Amino acid sequence: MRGAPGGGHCPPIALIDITTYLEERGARVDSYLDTVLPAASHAHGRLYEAVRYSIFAGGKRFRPALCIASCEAFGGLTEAALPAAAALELIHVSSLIHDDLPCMDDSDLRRGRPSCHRAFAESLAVLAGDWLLCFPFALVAEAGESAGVESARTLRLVRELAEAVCRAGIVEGQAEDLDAEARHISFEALRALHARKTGSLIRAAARCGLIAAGVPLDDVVRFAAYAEPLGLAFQIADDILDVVSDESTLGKPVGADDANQKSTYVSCLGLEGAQEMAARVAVDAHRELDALPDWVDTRVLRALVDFVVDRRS
Ligand code: GRG
Repeated sequence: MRGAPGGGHCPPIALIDITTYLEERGARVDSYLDTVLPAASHAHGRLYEAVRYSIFAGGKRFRPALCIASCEAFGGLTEAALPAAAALELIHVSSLIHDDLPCMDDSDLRRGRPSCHRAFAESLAVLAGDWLLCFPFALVAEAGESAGVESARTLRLVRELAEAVCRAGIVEGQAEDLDAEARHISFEALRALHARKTGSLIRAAARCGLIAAGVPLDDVVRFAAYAEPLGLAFQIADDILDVVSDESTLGKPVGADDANQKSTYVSCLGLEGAQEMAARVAVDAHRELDALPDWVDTRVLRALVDFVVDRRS
């Protein structure tokens, strides 16, 4: 870990323009993904066409950017975070493909294009999602081995990524979400559901960034505490956008929560209430960042917090 107390390390960004940051780091992740994903000309070409179609369909690359920004904030190099950042996006896209299936949210549009099962066969979309869920673990293990990363650190990355999916993670959150359709759930149940469904991968993104930066493994959970309110703010903003935005801006159907009779922060608190809560939770995230040691450069992380609540898509 560079930038230890007294190190005075700063990421190479003088003036934080978060849009440029997301574009620049997103492009780094995309070119990394392009080199590690099998080509569509592979023997199983149709499968990898579906994989690449879903990965390179746009998307904010928020989770990879958070992973990289977390790594850089704690003194790590961008490159050190790339395998975990790519793994997070692969898992995220796997969940989007499965989420859009007819047996789940039955959505025809994702990232402004026909969803994977609409562009390919439903069976191929299931397989592309399966592949995208497993490959990240091979990727992180292989990248760690070739970069000579200590195995305890690679193992911890694998654990954080796996837990984001399976233990208090995305799959449990989605099961609760489906179960909650067409019935009222309490505000606390809504929070718990989204801490799993959306928050878990955002938490993993921050933690993986710190692990890649070389932060002592015992400090990772404590130092990455800013990801908890950040994940909550991300979901509240997602619920707000589902009401106030439009299909061409979001690249997915709007009003979907209402159509699927889902409880959301907007249905629970009203639009203004949800906006107020997002602003309060962003303050909580800034407070967690205030509590970090002085040698942590929190500027990009702060800009990401503000981006999450102000974003238009
Ligand atoms: C296969 C991992 C896996 C899970 C299966 C289907 C399912 C269980 C879970 C669905 C999880 C899900 C889709 C949660 C929604 C999270 C969310 C807020 C997505 C929108 O993220 P953005 O705004 O989208 O970052 P882009 O397209 O910009 O990446």
